[in-house]
Amino acid sequence: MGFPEKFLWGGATAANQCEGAYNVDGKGLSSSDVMTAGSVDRPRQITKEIVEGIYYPSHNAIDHYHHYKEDIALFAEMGFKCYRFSINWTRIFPNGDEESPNEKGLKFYDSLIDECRKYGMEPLITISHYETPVGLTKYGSWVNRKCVDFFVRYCDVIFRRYNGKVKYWLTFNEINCIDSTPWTAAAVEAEDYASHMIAAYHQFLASAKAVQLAHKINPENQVGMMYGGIFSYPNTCDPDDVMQNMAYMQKELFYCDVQCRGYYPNYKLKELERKNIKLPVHEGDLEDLRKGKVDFLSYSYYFSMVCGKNTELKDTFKTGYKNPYLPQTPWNWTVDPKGLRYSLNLLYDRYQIPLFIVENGMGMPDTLEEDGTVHDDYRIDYLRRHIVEMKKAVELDGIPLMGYTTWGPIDLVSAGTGEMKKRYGFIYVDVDDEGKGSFKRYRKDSFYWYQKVISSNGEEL
Ligand code: BGP
Repeated sequence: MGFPEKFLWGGATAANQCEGAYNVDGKGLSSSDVMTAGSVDRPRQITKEIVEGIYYPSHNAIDHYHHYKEDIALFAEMGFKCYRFSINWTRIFPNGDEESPNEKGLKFYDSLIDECRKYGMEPLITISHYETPVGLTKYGSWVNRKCVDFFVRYCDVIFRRYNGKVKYWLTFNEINCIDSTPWTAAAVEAEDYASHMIAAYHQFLASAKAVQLAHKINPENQVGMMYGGIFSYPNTCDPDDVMQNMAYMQKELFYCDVQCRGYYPNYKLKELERKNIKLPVHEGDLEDLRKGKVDFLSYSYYFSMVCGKNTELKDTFKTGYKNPYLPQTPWNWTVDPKGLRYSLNLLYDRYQIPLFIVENGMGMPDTLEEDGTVHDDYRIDYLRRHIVEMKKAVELDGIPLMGYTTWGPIDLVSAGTGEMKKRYGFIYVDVDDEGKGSFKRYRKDSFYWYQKVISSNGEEL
């Protein structure tokens, strides 16, 4: 009983949210590097190029680029079995379309990976996590098929370079965000639905080719997809609410359907036909999609949603309903631990492949006490309750779960708002929303708690 012996406990970050050093050692500009800071009620702006005098949170972030040894040592102290991080595409191919890679970028990840392995930590690498090269916008980014080849070239370089040292890969972070946040997800400037569907098609194809390539280079490689965990309940048992909720879930799960099953589901084909959207399918593409099914499904889980007959299905995050049974964080995210077990069952019932929770956590403002401690009992409570439900899914429902990496084991820049004060870490980083601070690291109370969780393989919560 309990979690499997080799369960991958750990934490997850993204390069653009922690590395900083945005223009160091030959790195090019990524989609995140031109996004300003915002807040819960002030959206981040996209400036497309660097404007003097504006503060961009990714430029220094928490300076993990220069602190990675210290940070990984702290993860090791907590007993991490796995560290999920992303390779910043623009460190390897600064503009995305070069013929050959930037050696300094490759070297950085050599060291990062070696550092993980030194402590017996399995690297889990996201190949593209909100870091599309701005240099690709001249082609229309992912709306253009050229991006498939650029991406596969990038994959080829990193799969070969880190062959044997890295076994677990994820292609696109939260691939289902491409329609609601096309710039963040894919540096796509086009705003129309047809372009988004074409960009998604190209990402599916790129991912499927990457899966095949990874297997060819090393049959030990396992490649997963990454779903941005949208799970919603019907507002009432009114069949109209139920049907609208189904449509909402299909809008999101469509991405998993394609990547886990290897073909487009009928409901999506019919919708595209009704809207007169033609996918640019070339000979051999459909076979590639089938051959490039993912080995496992990873996803983020933070909250659940409610959807009903009055929901317009345009914006993923606005359904117009609140769940009266659930509390919310200051960033209006519901806290729904049972929803995690529900989501695990829903996804496993639908795909029957191994699952991996690669993000979960509570973003909160923390207080650093004068003695260097941080008392984050709210975070411990949130994580404990989610792990309890995850355990039930494994023990009682028999879900094959590969691991659990909490989001932001060390405080980092929020993707949604660009703030530092929306903190998720077990480790506090002294830097504020304007990028000011000592960048010193401090262990929070949750640090010691998670250490105990891992050493007891989830028995001591
Ligand atoms: C997911 C992203 C992460 C991360 C997380 C928390 O959507 O994959 O990059 O940031 O959400 O969101 P936020 O940073 O907006 O609190």
